[in-house]
Amino acid sequence: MLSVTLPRVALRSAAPARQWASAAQSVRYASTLKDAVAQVIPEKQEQLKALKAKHNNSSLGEVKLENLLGGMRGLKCMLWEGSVLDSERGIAFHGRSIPDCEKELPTAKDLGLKGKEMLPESMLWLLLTGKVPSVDEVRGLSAELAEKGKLPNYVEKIIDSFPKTLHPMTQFSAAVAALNHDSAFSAAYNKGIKKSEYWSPTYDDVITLIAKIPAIAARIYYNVFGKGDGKQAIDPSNDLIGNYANMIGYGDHEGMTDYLRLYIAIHGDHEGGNVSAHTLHLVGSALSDPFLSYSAGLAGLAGPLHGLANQEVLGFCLGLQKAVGENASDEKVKEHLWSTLNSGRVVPGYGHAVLRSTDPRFLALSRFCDTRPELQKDSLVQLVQQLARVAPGVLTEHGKTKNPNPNVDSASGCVLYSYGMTEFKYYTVVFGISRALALTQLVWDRAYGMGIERPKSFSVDALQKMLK
Ligand code: FAM
Repeated sequence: MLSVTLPRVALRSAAPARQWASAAQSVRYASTLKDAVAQVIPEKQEQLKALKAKHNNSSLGEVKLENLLGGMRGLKCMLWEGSVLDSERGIAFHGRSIPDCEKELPTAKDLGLKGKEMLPESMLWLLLTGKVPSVDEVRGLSAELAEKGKLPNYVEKIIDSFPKTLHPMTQFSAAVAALNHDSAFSAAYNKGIKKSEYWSPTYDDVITLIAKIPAIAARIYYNVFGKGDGKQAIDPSNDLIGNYANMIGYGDHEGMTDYLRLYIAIHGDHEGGNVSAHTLHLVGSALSDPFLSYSAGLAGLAGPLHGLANQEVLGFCLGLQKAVGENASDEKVKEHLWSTLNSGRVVPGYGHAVLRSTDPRFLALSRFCDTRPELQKDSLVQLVQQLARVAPGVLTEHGKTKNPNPNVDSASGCVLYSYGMTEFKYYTVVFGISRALALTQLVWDRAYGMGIERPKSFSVDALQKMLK
């Protein structure tokens, strides 16, 4: 049984079955997420079994040479439970769009905390169960994550031994991998656990990992940039990101804390084919534990065409401001965009491998900016909005990209900068905290008994022979 001691005030509406008196001033509280997952698994397993029985030999489409050469673009070859990306409508989490989630998922305010945005814990619950959690269920999950959030001493020592000059993403990936020392899945596997039970210790590792990620990220931030107090203290009555904000020195900054909640909730899962999600799923398919799988996913996230793009966008925007000045005219901004394109570079923050319209995650961040007067006044945020007006026309005229509209990265890092987090080498770490939500797929992979991934590859000679 998982439990944590919380101040009574934080538990106004806790479900009686899950709370019981402890000391005079407190009650104990337990998360029910694992029970909820255990309840949905048999039903989904039956659904998949029936699908297999009826359609195992049905075709999902043909494979063309262009798919093989074009980064497997569009190939229907992965099972992904949490979210589906529609090229026009964008991401849906178990059928719910981002605006639906903003309306339905429990927020910081619902938990009696400062802030209004949906909580990543709520998204985690939705991803794992397909259901919207109650406020009490989210409260219990927050408490469980707080209880498990402290880093083992050896991991702290490993992080402290990294040179400050080592990229924060390299540090992040290495520290996460080291957590596998205590993997519940590896221990259970070594003891000979049955295949049908793999999902259970996998779930335990995923929750442990998500719980500890803020402390890892905050310790790296402190060591490299000297911000936060270096202690990574956890307040059991705070939510996951409230605690993270505290650890990095933004605990009193309501705007930043709420922005991080929104950012981390909506960046978590973007179906399975993106580099970081696909990597963690691929590595996990060899039954590597969630820590190793996620460490590999983070290495993919660190690439400039993927997670590093928000760092690139900021560099681009600051360079643009330097070149044409703040509050430049649309004409000046267009000229700068053309000079970027004419020198053979991409406009970071625009285009997408799947999306063919404006990224709804960008729209959610824009909506956040619109509700915060301090951001509306900020010249960098204004530039992000100006680029969203001007760049699609330039990219359309340029005629190469299939999607000239902004993706989420065109705004995400700039808001962090405007709120004072100016260390843009760190931005992909923030993205990485979020992408841990994609680990929920490993639980489903194991509940479904998915096999090791092993697609077929060919040399150019072999392709030529096959296609002549
Ligand atoms: N600026 C200039 N050219 C672009 C472009 C952009 N923003 N986006 C695409 N193109 C070019 C692309 O380089 C390709 O040119 P070549 O034929 O010469 O190789 C052509 O347009 C067709 O590309 P596409 O089919 O539209 O896109 P891809 O699926 O090949 O690539 C991206 C998708 C995201 C890698 C690409 O749009 C890009 O490089 N964007 C800028 C970087 C960026 O914002 N990445 C973040 C993506 C984000 F969603 C994430 O993963 N975090």
